[in-house]
Amino acid sequence: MSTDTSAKRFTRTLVTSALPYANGYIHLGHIAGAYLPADIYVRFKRMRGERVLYVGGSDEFGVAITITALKENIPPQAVIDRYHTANADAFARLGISYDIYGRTSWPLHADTTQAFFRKLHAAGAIPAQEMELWYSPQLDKFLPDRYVKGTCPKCGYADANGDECEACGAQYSARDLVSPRSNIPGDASSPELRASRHWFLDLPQFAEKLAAWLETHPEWRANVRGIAGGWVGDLRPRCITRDLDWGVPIPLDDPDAAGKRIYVWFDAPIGYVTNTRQWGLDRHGDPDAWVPWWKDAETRLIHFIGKDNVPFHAVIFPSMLMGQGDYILPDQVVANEYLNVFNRRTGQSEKGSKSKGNMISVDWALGHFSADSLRYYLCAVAPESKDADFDWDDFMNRYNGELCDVVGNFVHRSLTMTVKNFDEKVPEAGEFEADDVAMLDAIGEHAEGVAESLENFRFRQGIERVVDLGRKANVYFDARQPWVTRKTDLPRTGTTLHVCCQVVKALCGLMAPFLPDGAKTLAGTLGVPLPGGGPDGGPDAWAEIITRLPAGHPLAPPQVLFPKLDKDRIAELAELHEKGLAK
Ligand code: B3M
Ligand code: ZN
Repeated sequence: MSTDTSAKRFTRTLVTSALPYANGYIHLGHIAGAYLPADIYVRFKRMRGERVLYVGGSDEFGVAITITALKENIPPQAVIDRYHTANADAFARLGISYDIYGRTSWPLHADTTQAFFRKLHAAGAIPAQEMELWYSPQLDKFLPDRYVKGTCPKCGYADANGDECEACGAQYSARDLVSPRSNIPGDASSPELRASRHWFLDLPQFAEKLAAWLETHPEWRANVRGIAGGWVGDLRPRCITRDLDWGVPIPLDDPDAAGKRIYVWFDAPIGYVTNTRQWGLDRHGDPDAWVPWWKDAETRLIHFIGKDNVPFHAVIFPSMLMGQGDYILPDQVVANEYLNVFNRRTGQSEKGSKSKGNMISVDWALGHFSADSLRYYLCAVAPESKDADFDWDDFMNRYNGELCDVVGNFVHRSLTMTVKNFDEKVPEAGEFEADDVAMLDAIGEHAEGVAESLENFRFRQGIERVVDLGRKANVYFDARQPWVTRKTDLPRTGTTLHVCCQVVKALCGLMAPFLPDGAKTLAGTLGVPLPGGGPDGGPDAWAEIITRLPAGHPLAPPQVLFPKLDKDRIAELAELHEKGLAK
């Protein structure tokens, strides 16, 4: 087992999750990819008392947004306001605990982005060059990115973009696109090629440094190393400006810069920096509070992303950071594969896609399910090393069979018996026998095991280990039969339930990063605090998982932590989903 010990060299952890485009509602596939793992990680780090900052936000530029605006005949600002607000709200309801959820449309972001651009430009890393681009004679406009569609020269896909194909992943120059057509509503003209002057990030300049740096990270997941390594072996200058009027203005005194904007994939990762700056202003009123988070070598920067974002986070943004001279580089890039959707009719797994309408929005899901139930399932099937499926039957079976029947049931029966028979207090323990000791020892082993999983970004394994403690505890409970000994040997029953109360308390701490609502309810029942640090750090609450509740500690009557999912209801909702109504 590879153990990631590098965390020990750092005194601060800055965690980012990809900034979703404010052009659609966040869905469960996104959550399983870049958000839930990051949130579990930061909650765990906060519990440990480490200094951790979690930054996210909306990505609000780019043609995806302006095309939506054109199609709906509303300004781009109205598009981003709608989706930014909705997505910030959905994240909050799901318990994704950002320290800040920012926006790339903030004026502060133009400032950060332009500073990055200027520095790279001054160092000669952003040369200008003429290129041929598709142009609409009718609109008298260039047609960047998805403004032009056509047939892919590699695979023949008929709905390919101007310079890349979504179907086969091919990238090509505009002139190779077959049968180009404008994607702007009302534009019936045939696009033609015209010259335009643009600015390019000179990636080959960074090739050696990038390769040497990637070498220092053998611990990264294979998917990230593979994709990044492939890119670094074949670096070309990348155009980072566009003929658009929606985006960060190019900070150059050059007539060709005036009608153009910085490309969205240049500014988007800089959004992490902007949002850290804004956090520092909001929280400390300090315009420089962000600096140590980005420039102190003792900060560990970790990006959580979906696999399609690997080149940007493991190659392009790092080269932009290198070009600044005084920024740290990511120490980890955690990328998940995809969460597909299992289609009950066809018995096949299919990719989530807008056109198929098979994606499940977080907003819709939270209208029907608890945040904990969704978090449990999405963590248990997380696509960490290969694609996984969202499967309705599997969702119900795993949540009901594992979280409810194993963990919830153990907690409930332990606390119910204790409260009833021992005056709502943790009972006195008598002499411990071998299985009592083994049960108590298992607490420490699981606290260490779960921590090890999380330190190594193995979230599936982490939650399995939590459930596994519940499983052992049920075996102990069944063997000890407190419901029988209650009538024959009350002191022995007290010892059993004393031990069970300790396991319940440990489960409360262990589940906290994964299932914050259940943990909060349970902490209330147990009358224990659930402390969590944050950017300033705090006491190590994870170490407290093994400390015991004293005999006589008062308890409240237990509440159901994880209500079961009903089979008929699941069938109804699955049907709505199949009809494309889970949006
Ligand atoms: N908005 C693409 C995506 O949502 C892009 C991520 C930006 S992260 C800096 O997958
Ligand atoms: Zn193709």
